[in-house]
Amino acid sequence: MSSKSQSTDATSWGKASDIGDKNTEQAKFANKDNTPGAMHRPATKFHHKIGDPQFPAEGNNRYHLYVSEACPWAHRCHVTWVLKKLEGVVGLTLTGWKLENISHSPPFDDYHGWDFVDSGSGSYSYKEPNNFSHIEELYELAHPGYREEWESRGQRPYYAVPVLYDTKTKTIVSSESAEIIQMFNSAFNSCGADSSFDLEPASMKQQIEDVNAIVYPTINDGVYRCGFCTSQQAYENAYNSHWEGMDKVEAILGESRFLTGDTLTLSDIRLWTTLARYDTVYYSHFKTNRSRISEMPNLYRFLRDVYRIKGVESTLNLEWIKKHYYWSQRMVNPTGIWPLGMQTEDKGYWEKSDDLPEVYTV
Ligand SMILES: N[C@@H](CCC(=O)N[C@@H](CS)C(=O)NCC(=O)O)C(=O)O
Repeated sequence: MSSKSQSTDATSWGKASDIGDKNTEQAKFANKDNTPGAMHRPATKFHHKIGDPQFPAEGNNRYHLYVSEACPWAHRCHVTWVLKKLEGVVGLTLTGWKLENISHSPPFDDYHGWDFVDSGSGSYSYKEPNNFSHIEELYELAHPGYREEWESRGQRPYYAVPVLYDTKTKTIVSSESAEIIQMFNSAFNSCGADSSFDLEPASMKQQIEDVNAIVYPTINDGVYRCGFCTSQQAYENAYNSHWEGMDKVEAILGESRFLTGDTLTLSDIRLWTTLARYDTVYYSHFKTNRSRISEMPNLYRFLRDVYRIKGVESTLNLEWIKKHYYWSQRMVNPTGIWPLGMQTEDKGYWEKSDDLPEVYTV
């Protein structure tokens, strides 16, 4: 039975009204649960497109992607960047793993977002082009007064990764992963990207959209709705909805290799980056603990299948993922202690072979 809610919206992340531009994915799949303490992800600010007059398609690292290896939304972009062979076409900076001083209540003066201090230690890492120390500076450059806008509403500034930045106009093209992966799939094909495969074929757009409508709210954002909510009732609502989605996807993957059939699409990449963190983080830290992925046969097979695609493994930094969540999110884990003994850090978890192919190329 649920206990009485002890939460107010003031302690939650975002507000139900924070859906921003109605055409974004975040608005389309916004959390409809208005229970006090439910998690509402704020809208990202920048939604331009490569191909807009201001942002023509161009290679040679004119555009620059910022990702944190910890973040599943940024990870989608990183995987797509690797698979579309965008190295040398779009620049890349990996942030450090710490997100210091995150809090859901003011004051927010000590919060500066992702840092670039460690950004030499990832698997691919290129220098931050502006010599900035924190991503706050990039947001202020692109939109002076960014911090002030959030703080005047009583909210923490949202310094989200991923960010696709234009080094020429010194502004942000997009800070929304769903849009960035679509651009990576199609906008740079004449500028050096691998145009030989399409992760979002026109003929499959509807199927992709249908599956995203399950995966985004119940799984990608769904795990955060479980972990970032601040009342028992909101948690139970989020947990039930999350597992309804997980069971649907487990059933879909019992019928086909990937979410929409035999070929890998952007939907699979979107699902995969959440599943890759699941047994290490979400199961315990976000209390999604009905089953581990390793206990869901089809999801586990899918997780290991995508992991074997050439290049994907290089994007997965489990140590940083674990440290980031448990250390940074003090509103969830006040001591900042990260747990030991996760089976996912064992290669056997990923490489358990069964009937799967060896490393392959899509
Ligand atoms: N809708 C965004 C979500 C991005 C997001 O929330 N990223 C988190 C990390 S997992 C972030 O950077 N948070 C920084 C902050 O809250 O200031 C997207 O898909 O790109």
